Amino acid sequence: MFRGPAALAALAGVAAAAVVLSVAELLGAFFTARATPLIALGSTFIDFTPPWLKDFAIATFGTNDKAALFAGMGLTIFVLACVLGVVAYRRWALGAAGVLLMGALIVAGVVTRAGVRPLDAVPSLVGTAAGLVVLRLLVSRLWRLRAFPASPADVAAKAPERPAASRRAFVAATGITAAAAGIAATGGRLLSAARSNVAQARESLRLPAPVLPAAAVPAGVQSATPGVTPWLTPGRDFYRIDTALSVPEIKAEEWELRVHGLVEEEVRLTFQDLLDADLVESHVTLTCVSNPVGGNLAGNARWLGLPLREVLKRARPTAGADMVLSTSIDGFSASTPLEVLQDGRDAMLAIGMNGEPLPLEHGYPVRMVVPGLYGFVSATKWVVDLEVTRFADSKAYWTQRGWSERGPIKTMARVEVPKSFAVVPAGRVAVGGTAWAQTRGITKVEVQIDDGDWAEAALSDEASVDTWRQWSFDWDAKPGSHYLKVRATDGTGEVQTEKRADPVPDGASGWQSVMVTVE
Ligand SMILES: Nc1nc2c(c(=O)[nH]1)N[C@H]1C(S)=C(S)[C@@H](COP(=O)(O)O)O[C@H]1N2
Ligand SMILES: [Mo]
Repeated sequence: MFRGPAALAALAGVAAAAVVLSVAELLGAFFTARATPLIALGSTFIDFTPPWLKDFAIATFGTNDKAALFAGMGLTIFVLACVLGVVAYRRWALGAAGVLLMGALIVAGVVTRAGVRPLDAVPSLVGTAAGLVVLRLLVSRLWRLRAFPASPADVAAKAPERPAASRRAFVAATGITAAAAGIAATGGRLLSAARSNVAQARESLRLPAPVLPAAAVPAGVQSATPGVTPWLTPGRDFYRIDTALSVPEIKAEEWELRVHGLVEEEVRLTFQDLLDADLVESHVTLTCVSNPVGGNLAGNARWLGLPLREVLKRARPTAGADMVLSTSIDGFSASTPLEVLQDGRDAMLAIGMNGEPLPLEHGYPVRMVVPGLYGFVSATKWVVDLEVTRFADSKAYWTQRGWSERGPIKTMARVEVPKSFAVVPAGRVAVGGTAWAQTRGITKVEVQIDDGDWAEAALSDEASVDTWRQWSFDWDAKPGSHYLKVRATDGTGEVQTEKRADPVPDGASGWQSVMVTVE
C-alpha cells in the first residue's frame, strides 16, 4: 500500500495533522490551557484508564507515565494521519469525512473536560478546518501527477505536468507546511507561557507565619548510611502523580473553595481568608497507593495550612455524613472519611510546602494534605470543592475506576543502599533506607540476610508519627550472592505483612528483597 503515490499521500496526511494540532495550539494560547486537542484527548484517555493499566503504566514508566502517553498518542496520530492521507488521495469524500470525524472526536474530548467552556472548542474547530484545506491542497498536487494511477477524472482534465517537477513541488509544499506548523506550535507555546503569569504571581507571594509552627525536627532524623534519601524532600524532587496532562493554572485571587452538602452552613473560602486564618505547619509524608514494594512514590515535606477540622467546624456536618468528597478544578476527586478530618491529626488545606507557596505541579494555590491516607483518597491538588456526603452516596475518581473507596497507608520498609543488583566489596557494608506507617509511627526495622535470623537495624530519630523514619544497618558481608530483606514494625506493635499484594486496589504489601553480590 505504501509505495509511490501512497507514500506521498501519507506524507500529506501527516502534514495536515500537524496543521490541525499546531493551529489549535497557537489559538489555544487565548483559551483554557487544558483545552488544546492533545491535552484534552490525552486527559480523556487517562479518565478511561482501568486500574490495571494505570498500575502497569506507573510500574513501567514511573513518573514518566505522561511522556509515555504522549509518545503513544503521537504514534497513533501519525498512523491515523498516514491512513487518512491515503484515503483522501484515493477517495476525497471519504478522506474528508474521516478528517471531520477526527475533528468531531477532538471537539467532543475538549468540551467534556471539567472546567472547560464550550467556547474552548474554537481552536480545535479552526485547526480542523485548516487541516482539511491543507490536505485538499496537497492531495490536489498529487492528483496532478498524471504518471501515477488513481488520478480522479476532474483533475485529469488539467494540463499534465512533468512528474519529477510536480513531485518536487509536492515535497516542497509539504515541507513548507510542516515548517509553518512547527513555527505555529512553538509560537503557541511561547504565547501561552507569556500570557500566563500564575508562575510569577506564585514567586512573589509571601506566606504568613504559622500560629502553630511545626514541631522541631530532631537532629538525628537522617540515616547514618550515606546515599539514603534526604529526610526532607525538596519540592523539585517530590514525586508527582496526577491525571493532569497540563498543570492547572489558578490565580490565587480567583481561587475559591465551596464547602457544602450535608452541612448546616455552606462555607466559602477565598485565598485571602486562608492567609488571614490561624495557620499551622506540620511535617507529613505523602505516599501514593501505586507505589510498588521498594518504590519511590513517597515524599516528606513541611506543609503550611488551615486545619480541615476548623473548616468543618464552621460548616457543621449533619448526622449521617461520613465522607468528604474533595474535587479539583480539573475534575479529579477523592473520598476522605469525615472522621479522619476531625480526629485531631494535621489534616489541612495546605498553601505552603517547605516554606514556599505550593509548586504549581503540587497543587498551587491550595491542596489537601491528610496524614495516614494514600494520596488518591486524600491529597487533592488544585482543590476547589468539598462536599460533605456519605460513602453510600458518592464515589471518588479512582473508586469509579476499580480502586478502593478508602486508603489507609500500609506499613512499609524500603532498602535504598545498597541498590538491587549492586556489587560491593566484602567486609562492612553500610545498609540503609526509609520506613513509614503514617499516624502509627515506626518502632522497629529488621534486616534478614538470606535465611538468617532477623536483626534489628538502628533507627534514626523520629520527627513525628506522621513522617517516615530512616534506618541503618551494619552488614558484615561475606563473598557470594546474597538476598537482603527488610521489614518494619509500626507503633501499634504490628509487623509489616509478608503477604504480597499488588497496588490495586488499596496499596502494595510484602517485604522488599534486594540481591547483592559481594566480591
Ligand atoms: N487534582 C488532583 N489531585 C491529586 C491527584 C490527581 O490526579 N489530581 N492525584 C492524587 C494522588 S494519586 C497522589 S498520590 C497525590 C500526589 O501528590 P503529589 O503529586 O504532590 O506528590 O496527589 C493526589 N491529588
Ligand atoms: Mo497516588
